[in-house]
Amino acid sequence: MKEIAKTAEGYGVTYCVEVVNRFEGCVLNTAKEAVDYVKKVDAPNVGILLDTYHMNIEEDSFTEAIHTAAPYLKGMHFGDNNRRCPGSGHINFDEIVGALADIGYKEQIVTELFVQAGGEVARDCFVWRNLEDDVSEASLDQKARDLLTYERDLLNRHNMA
Ligand SMILES: [Mn+2]
Repeated sequence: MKEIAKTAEGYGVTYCVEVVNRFEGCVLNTAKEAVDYVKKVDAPNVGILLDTYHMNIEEDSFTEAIHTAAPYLKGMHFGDNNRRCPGSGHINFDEIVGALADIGYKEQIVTELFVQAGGEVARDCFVWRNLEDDVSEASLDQKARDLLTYERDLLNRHNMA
């Protein structure tokens, strides 16, 4: 990783290690493990990416995990417990965005959804059935518009827009 970090630095690239749940990876499952890891790598361009879907499985608390990772947190993936749009499941995104506001988070938030069966990505993410009733392009576009409204409201509520 130190070699990767050096090469990445030469290209101005920040490299993030993503913390994933125990069923999809065995190296970094919690924010705490990721902090210990990036401290050992000790490179300014290596950080942590937390994903709400994985956090929901592994972390005792979203807020605590975000505060733990804070000094190294350089990326966020948003997805609900069902890997659908935030707001479609039971994850409390108000709590998550509140915690990100607390730590002064200014990096990217990427909403990462896996809703359609078929293909390599779906197989790798164990999506065995369509998770939306309608997976037509028009319907998914509408979902994307609704998601934008939902997430803008969230960010506005926490003065992060
Ligand atoms: Mn992810």
